[in-house]
Amino acid sequence: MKKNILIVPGDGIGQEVTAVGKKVLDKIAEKFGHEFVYDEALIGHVAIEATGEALPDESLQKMKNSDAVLFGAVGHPKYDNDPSAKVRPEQGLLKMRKELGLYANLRPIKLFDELLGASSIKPEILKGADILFFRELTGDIYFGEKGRKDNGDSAYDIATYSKFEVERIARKAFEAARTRRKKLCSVDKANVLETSRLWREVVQQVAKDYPDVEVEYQFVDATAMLLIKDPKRFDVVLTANLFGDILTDEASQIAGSMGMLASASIGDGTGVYEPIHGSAHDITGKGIANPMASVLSAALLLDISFGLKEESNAIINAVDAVLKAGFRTADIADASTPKEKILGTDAIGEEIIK
Ligand code: GGG
Repeated sequence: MKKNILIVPGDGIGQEVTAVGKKVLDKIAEKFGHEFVYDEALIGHVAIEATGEALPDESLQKMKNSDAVLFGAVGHPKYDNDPSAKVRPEQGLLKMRKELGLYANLRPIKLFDELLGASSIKPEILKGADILFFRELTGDIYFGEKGRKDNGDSAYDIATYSKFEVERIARKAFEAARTRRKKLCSVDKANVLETSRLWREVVQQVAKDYPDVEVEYQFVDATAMLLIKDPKRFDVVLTANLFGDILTDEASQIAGSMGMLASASIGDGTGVYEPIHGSAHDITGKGIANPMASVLSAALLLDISFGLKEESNAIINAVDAVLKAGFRTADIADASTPKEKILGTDAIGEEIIK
């Protein structure tokens, strides 16, 4: 199979982990006889520095013209304490999602057995947890009108959802639930928010077409608690943009670390595959970032965008084998991990490739 893959490393550790994800794709091409043709594009802080824009048109065009995108992360600490910055790295991320119509963000919370001890949650609560989040990605408070009023003394961000936006992701989530344990939890804040009441109304309507799927509705605050108390109760979790952003960072602790969580953003055109973590400037350049989220994102890319299930499973099995052999990056090492088994970004990448 011949495919064009666009590599978009972005900022901070995005550069380091995406390089490993690409090497793993190279190995897959060699092993299974595929031809992956790569190009690169800029996004985020590195794009602002080079062009003044967080997502230059050239990058967007390359994304639209590729068969899939392997993306890293955006962000830079210099913007965190500068509320007046007009152009920010995250604007590139939001523009990419909007322009590519990436409305569904799939975030599998997969716990590798070997990492049971790496989490601060008790192993007996965690064992067997396997959750697939569907985070809506092109609506909500992220994309509504925002601004300042009262001479800058007040600020607002408007959350909006249309029935169409809720229905299209709800159908994707129900379809996925059908292929899993046939359970779906829709998460909202319908006791307070109007957007959540519309969300629930639409999900209830869509649920009628999937009578074989058991549905429950939870408020986001209760879900935050239940994820830690009893993660095994969840199968597919369907939620809005902001709630999904927060809950999946929390749920990363079920998998042991943010460094383990891959994601797929899909919708109308090219799919984008990326770790859920950000640019992590505190560890950038140290060579210690966990590349497994990028590697597992490459596995999702092969499966979802190219239909290469065997190749995708080969990557997941390689990660599993490396963990079984006792190798860890610093973020997933526990007290019992021997020092010599704690590897840096490139070295653990080489083990996965082997
Ligand atoms: N790889 C994900 C990433 O770069 N995250 C940084 C970020 O700003 N995330 C916000 C979001 O996912 O909506």
